[in-house]
Amino acid sequence: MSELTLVIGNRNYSSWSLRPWALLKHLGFEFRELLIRLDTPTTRDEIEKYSPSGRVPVLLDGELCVWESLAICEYVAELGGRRGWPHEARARAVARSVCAEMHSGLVNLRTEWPMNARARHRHTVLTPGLEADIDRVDEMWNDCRRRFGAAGPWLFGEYSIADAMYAPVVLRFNTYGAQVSETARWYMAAALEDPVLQSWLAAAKAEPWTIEASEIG
Ligand SMILES: N[C@@H](CCC(=O)N[C@@H](CS)C(=O)NCC(=O)O)C(=O)O
Repeated sequence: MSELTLVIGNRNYSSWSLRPWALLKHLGFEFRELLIRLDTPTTRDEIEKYSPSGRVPVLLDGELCVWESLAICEYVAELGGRRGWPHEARARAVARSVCAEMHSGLVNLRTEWPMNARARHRHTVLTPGLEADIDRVDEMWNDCRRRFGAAGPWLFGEYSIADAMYAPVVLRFNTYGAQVSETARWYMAAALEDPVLQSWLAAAKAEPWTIEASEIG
């Protein structure tokens, strides 16, 4: 393994960047961060120097380029001796399911409540689609915690890729004041206390850039 570089977008807005970043930190990897400012006239050209999809995050490991946040998390888990996924096969299967659902779905949540890590007390109209996505996340968190969470505060007890994938959802729920179950509130409180997430938030707060209508996701 050569030196790892994670190419990310603005910490305040780039939810997809947060996911592999948090996982790398939790698994104790040393890596270089290369931040490309989103929503500027040069953003596209800058990203295309590294990313075949024209999007961040991207993980560079020597000649190897891995794009798509979930694929990066998978690769990082392999580098870490399969840490990152629950040990037990059935828990791992459910963890993969909730991660895939996050990655491919929950579109109303992602578009109607864009991540803005710094923002608090935002109020938006609760559309039926948004409400359904919030309820679905709540249901998944309850199910994971109830069936697999006994060993610790995370969705599958110990920290896993599922927690990295849902970290931006925790931030969104906090920003927009989602009405969720007690279990979900408890999980959010634990996740928000995480020193890794706290250090991302501190860096997001220190960023001087603002993107108006955040469609970044
Ligand atoms: N499915 C991709 C989504 C990546 C994505 O949408 N990234 C946004 C930033 S969060 C991006 O690169 N946008 C390009 C731009 O704003 O120009 C993943 O999981 O990595």
